[in-house]
Amino acid sequence: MEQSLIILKPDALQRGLVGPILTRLEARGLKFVGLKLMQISSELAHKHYGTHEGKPFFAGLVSYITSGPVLVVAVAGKDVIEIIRSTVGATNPVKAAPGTIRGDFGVNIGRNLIHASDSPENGTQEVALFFAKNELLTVERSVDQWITE
Ligand code: D4T
Repeated sequence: MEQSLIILKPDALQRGLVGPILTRLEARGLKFVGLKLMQISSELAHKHYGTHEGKPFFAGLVSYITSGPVLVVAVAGKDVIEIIRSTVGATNPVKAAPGTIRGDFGVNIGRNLIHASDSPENGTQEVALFFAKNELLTVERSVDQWITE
């Protein structure tokens, strides 16, 4: 069982794309176990994007992710990291395949709409960074038998 953190970034909210983006993830069969609107503080942005500190795009990245409300989503399930990354598409929307979220809704790497954890280890860490334990649901879905063998 893996966990993944998804962030619908400020451009997704400003452009009214929360519904279309969540619909794609939900329709794929993913189970949302946590979901909340928030504004990311500079401190949290530095923690979340710590590995990029010192890179030329870091200041712009922090200013973008803290510039307005975001929707954070925790997802749990088998292989969710790979499933979500393939649904989201390449980091740079210019290179993202049509049919992916970034390939269909974006044109610029600095406004790439959505974050998704890139490894099971980072997924667990990022979910814990954004959600308290009591904000995460552990419910079973009756529909799961029709989504996973
Ligand atoms: P996130 O973390 O937002 O899901 O993106 P990715 O996992 O797909 O890509 P990443 O960690 O390599 O980059 C994080 C974030 O930085 C922005 N970025 C990246 C940028 O503005 N310019 C760049 O040259 C790179 C490499 C986009 C995503």
